[in-house]
Amino acid sequence: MRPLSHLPRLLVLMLSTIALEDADAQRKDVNQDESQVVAYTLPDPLKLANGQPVTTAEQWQKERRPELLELFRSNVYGHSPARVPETRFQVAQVDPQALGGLATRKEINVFFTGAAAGPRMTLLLYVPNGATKPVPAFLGPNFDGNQTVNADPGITITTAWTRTPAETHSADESTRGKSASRWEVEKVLMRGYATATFYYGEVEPDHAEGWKTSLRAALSPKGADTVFADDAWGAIGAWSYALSRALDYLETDKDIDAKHVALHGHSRLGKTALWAGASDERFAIVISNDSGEGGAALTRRNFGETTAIITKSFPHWFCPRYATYANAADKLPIDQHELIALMAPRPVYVASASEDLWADPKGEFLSAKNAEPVYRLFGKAGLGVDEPPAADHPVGDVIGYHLRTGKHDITAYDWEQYLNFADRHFAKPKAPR
Ligand code: GTR
Repeated sequence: MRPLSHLPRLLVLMLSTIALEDADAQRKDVNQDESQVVAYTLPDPLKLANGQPVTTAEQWQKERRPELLELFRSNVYGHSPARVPETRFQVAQVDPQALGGLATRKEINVFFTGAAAGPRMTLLLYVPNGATKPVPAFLGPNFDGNQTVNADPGITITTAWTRTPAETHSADESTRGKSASRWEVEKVLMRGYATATFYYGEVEPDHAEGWKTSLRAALSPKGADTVFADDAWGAIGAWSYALSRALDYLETDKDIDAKHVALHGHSRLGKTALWAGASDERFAIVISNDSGEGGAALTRRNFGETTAIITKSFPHWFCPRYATYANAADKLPIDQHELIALMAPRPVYVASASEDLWADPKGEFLSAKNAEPVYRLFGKAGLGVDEPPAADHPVGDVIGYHLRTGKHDITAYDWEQYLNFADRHFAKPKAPR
């Protein structure tokens, strides 16, 4: 199956626009009424494909975990390649007095195939000055370019394709710091953590044809034809691959305690963080912010966005086989609580927002809840509640959850909970100065 790949670019962009408009229309039709949720049965994370129960943590790690990971690869996110051995990091810029002296800013070029002309991204890293090194870190991809996460004039503006402005698809000075409230860079640094990010569009531009200029085409084992194999990796797989390479770099940086990296992402990048955290067990904490369908929300619950809608609007995010479950979620051999369970025994945090019904806050809570049996195998406490908590009342221990009052976004409130969660599970770093 090769959806859209044979169509001229303009037509593809027109079709993508129609798909988005369709999705907007569907937003109004989609079920947002709890009384209309149809009963469903979730697959049991503690039952092997051969029907045998999983009774020990060892059995989970050796038998069930690999089995589940493979089911997610074959049916949802596709198979990502192993790290290219030639991957190369180049520290391109260091400013030891960034943000008025609060931090050292580094920009690291990541060459995914080693070649300067090949696919690449720039990792932006701030390390708090005056903190005892190495420091734990937060890592997450950003939506619009590194320069949007802080108004810092020293951040290099991305030259890759950007979604906005629609006329040029290229970012300029006016975008500096426009997403600063979603990053809280200074606050994270003041709490003693480093913070790192890259622009996901440098890895793969987020549209149906983006794969052609992405590392997905460059790294697909048998060339472009295999990009659309039923179980081939989609864009979420490519963005996740880049997160693992970012962690590879952090492991080489002596300022960073790479064993204590909290991976986070919002919305489609929350889906990405979950998949990267499931695929790569080096991530010590995984945080999903409003990730919704294909992320933390249960697929079988018909509330908010559905598999039918998401695979129509964003077919390139997933492996092509995922679309065959449109209107047939009950046929999926997995559900998203098992994705959360793949983080076990590591701390995982799921966050929802009260007005973000499209992402199904209750379905996100229920995924976290239904991952508990796996955490229990490791003797780890779960959420400590059976029902979704009231808004702005965080719950849980090794599995954390909150429902923030408000819209689909990441806010200071969310960051406060993530920092508290990281403090609790990592040895609380000393705040600088
Ligand atoms: C929406 C999509 C969601 C979510 C969101 C985002 O249009 O339906 O699944 O990923 O985009 O990433 O902002």
